[in-house]
Amino acid sequence: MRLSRKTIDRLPRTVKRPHYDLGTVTVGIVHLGIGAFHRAHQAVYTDGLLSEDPSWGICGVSLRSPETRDALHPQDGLYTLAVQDGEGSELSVVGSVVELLCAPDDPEAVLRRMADPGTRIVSLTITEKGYCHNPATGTLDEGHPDIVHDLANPARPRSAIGFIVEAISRRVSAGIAPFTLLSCDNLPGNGHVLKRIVTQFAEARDPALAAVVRNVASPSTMVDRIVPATTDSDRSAVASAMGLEDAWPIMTEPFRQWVIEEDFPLGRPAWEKAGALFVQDVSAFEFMKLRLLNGSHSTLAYLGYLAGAETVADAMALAGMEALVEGLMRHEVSPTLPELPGFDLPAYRAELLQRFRNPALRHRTWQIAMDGSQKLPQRLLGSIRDRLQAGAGYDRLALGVAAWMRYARGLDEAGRPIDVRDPHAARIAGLARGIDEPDRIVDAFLTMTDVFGTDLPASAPFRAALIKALDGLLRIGAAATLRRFRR
Ligand code: CS2
Repeated sequence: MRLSRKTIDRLPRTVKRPHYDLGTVTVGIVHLGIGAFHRAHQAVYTDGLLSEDPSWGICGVSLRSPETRDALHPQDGLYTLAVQDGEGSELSVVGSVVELLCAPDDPEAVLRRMADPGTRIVSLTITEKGYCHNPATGTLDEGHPDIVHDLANPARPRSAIGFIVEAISRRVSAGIAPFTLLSCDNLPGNGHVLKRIVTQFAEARDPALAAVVRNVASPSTMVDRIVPATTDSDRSAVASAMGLEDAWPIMTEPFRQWVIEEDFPLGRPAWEKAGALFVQDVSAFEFMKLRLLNGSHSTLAYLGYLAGAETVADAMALAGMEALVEGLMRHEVSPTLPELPGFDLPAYRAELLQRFRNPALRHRTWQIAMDGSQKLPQRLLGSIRDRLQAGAGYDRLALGVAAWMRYARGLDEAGRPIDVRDPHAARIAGLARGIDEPDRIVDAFLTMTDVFGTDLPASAPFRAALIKALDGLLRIGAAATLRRFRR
């Protein structure tokens, strides 16, 4: 038997469930990119507030595959959240996702929902690559195939950008104020980046529309919760604990954080009551999280994968890894961060190490290794730029970048192929094909100005640091390189 509104009362009493009348919830938020992260994060914050105001239900939209809709539709959008740490697992059912749409199947239904006056917020977790932008400059990639398509077919878009601009255009024609945009992706200044990109897209469509889009509210946010992809063994464990099948439960950690800029002209749920922090400027929080957490994550992922670690917790257990990550955060990244008065940075770093060690989360290094070309700029390269400017060292950060190059070449240390997932995978594979010398590999990668900008490839010390790190990785391997950091 499957989890649904009809069966929810059969759940064991230990499983928490919505305290509001599910039948009264209406859509106030359209969320583009209804993946695991959204369902462990924003949907959970919102779930806690629906008893107070049921008009903030979520319509979850998949922009690519029908999988989430097909899993959750028969469950009336209900799904299980399993919060796991070393001590055990706490289960709850989340009810805030009340509608599911798959954009490629019916783009018109998505546009109708976005243009509906009840929709006051359009939030996004479309991952870095969903922005169809140049990661080094944060501007729209007008040559991106989805953007080319959406400019030619504005009423049947494919990209989040195309959907947003078309929906705003329809609202304007109908005399309805635009919704607030709420980017929840791991990009610095995510709200500004999104606004810049949708404005550029609108300019290419129609200057009058661009004038409206330019004034849409698009607050930036910092989001944080570690959410590994769900596996079949997670599904069976949840089913046996619940006594009901759930086609797509979400596994996550106890920690969660959401910092949001206050700019919601059409209103918003009282997310602060669920623990979100509202601020005037989120950038210091974003830098801290992207550079410390995500910068460490990517470093752990590439080095860990190369050294044979399947999960982040396994990677943390490799000799020297924890010392490397701790040193990277403390000595190389922390000095680059803007002041956050009253914030206990050493405690934040210690908590990150503990989160990475969480033995209950099977967070695969391969999952985090995905889309490196889109992630490196804000995770590692920004810190390196700041260190270069300060004339300070960045060997550990350079090792993270070199490990990406080593990984992205597509062969592991035993010579087996790596399944490299990246929007530029084909280009990357072509870059270093048949080259074995570290200096030539580095030079080939440094031609990617969309990743490195034009400044870093021109820096002789940066090039030298990468060559040195990559040379070590190629000669002695990742595990032996890590052991050198052992204290
Ligand atoms: C991870 C993030 O997959 C990745 O690249 O670094 O998804 C990370 O788990 C989240 O940002 C944590 O908030």
